[in-house]
Amino acid sequence: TEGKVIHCRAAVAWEAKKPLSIEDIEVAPPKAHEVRVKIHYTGVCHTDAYTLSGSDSEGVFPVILGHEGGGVVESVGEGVTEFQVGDHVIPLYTAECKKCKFCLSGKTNLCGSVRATQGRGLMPDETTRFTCKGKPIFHYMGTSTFSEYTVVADVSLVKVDPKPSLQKLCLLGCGVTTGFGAATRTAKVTKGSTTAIFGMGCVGLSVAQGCKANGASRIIAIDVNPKKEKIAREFGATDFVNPKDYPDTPIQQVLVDMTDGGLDYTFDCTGNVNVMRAALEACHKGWGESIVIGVAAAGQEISTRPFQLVTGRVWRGSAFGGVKGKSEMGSLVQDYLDGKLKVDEFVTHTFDFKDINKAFDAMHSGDCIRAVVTV
Ligand code: NAD
Ligand code: AHE
Ligand code: ZN
Repeated sequence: TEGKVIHCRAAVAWEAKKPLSIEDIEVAPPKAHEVRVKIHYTGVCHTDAYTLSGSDSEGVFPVILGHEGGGVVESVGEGVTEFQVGDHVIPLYTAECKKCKFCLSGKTNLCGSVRATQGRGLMPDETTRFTCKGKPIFHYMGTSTFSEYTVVADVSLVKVDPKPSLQKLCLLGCGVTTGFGAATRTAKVTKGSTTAIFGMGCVGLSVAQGCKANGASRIIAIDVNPKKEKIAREFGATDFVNPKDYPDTPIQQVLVDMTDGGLDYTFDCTGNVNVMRAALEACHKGWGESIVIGVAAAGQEISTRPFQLVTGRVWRGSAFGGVKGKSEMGSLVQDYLDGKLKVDEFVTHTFDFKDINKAFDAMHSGDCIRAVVTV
């Protein structure tokens, strides 16, 4: 198949708010510094649903969504030296080129190499490798894992140990890495500190496991869905609070009262801007840090009294957990193999590719942490 167009199936989002449609598509060969990957498994993240809902300011259609995948290299384009046919790989929506201003700064995991074209649904040369029924189909987040074959830039891919099943490992492509990294890399939660996490989806649960790994003394899980208490505790939560149990008290006040003045670290894993405010205001005066992880709809803004910051609370954000995909994925995979990082436990639902819309339904059902689709 090397150098030839591949005919395969993909789940195409023709327009916002409509179910995905399984289509026969064509996938062009990888150009220079690109890699074509056979996707074996993909998780469905809340962000895929968010873009499909039409609320993403970067959303373009028709598109092949998906950014939490695991696969095997099918062929490589000219100049690709880092990957070989048969390598097990995870696509990276946060690329790492190791050459740009961002990568060289030592201050961030964001990379500037392909981000501009990625945000417009295109490969770095401003074109797309996907067509369906004669029409070009856009890429998504530089990954497009809802396809049997995808093409990614070589900076947007990391080789992984072939031992573990990609059915589980694919979650390192987003949810598990994002949450674990936000606690361990972005916040750098210190031993004995107090933490609170809003939203117990895959991301929030993974924040909990990061807080636990770093020795937090208290991990307060907050969710409006009472069914999340059991699993939150399994991932390290020491307390569970449902804001609905306190209809007359703002949740930040409930937390401040529980913790002698507020938390050392809080995390938003909901994407709700009111929750982001509550998370900031639940921080301890003088030093508490709140990390925004959730993605809010276009047009939404956060606010608080500036006094909250004047008096020492810190608002920060985290993309992909602050993790540099190429440099750090190997150690996360090793942690998983050593039994130090839970990954399997997040997979509560599995679906065949033809049933990918059911994976979205499951995500919205409240009983699902991650649905993984066999592609
Ligand atoms: P999810 O839908 O599985 O989980 C969200 C959880 O939040 C659910 O358990 C829900 O009950 C809870 N929730 C909703 N409203 C709440 C409220 N008002 N108070 C408390 N809990 C509430 O989502 P996920 O896949 O875990 O993703 C979480 C968020 O993180 C999403 O906004 C997603 O887009 C974003 N995200 C960001 C990054 C990043 O790199 N920054 C990466 C992955 C996901
Ligand atoms: N396109 C959105 C931004 C979405 C966003 O913030 N994405 C997160 C990853 S979510 C993964 O589930 C992220 O990493 N952002 C950093 C980046 O470079 O996109 C919008 O609002 O325009
Ligand atoms: Zn995601």
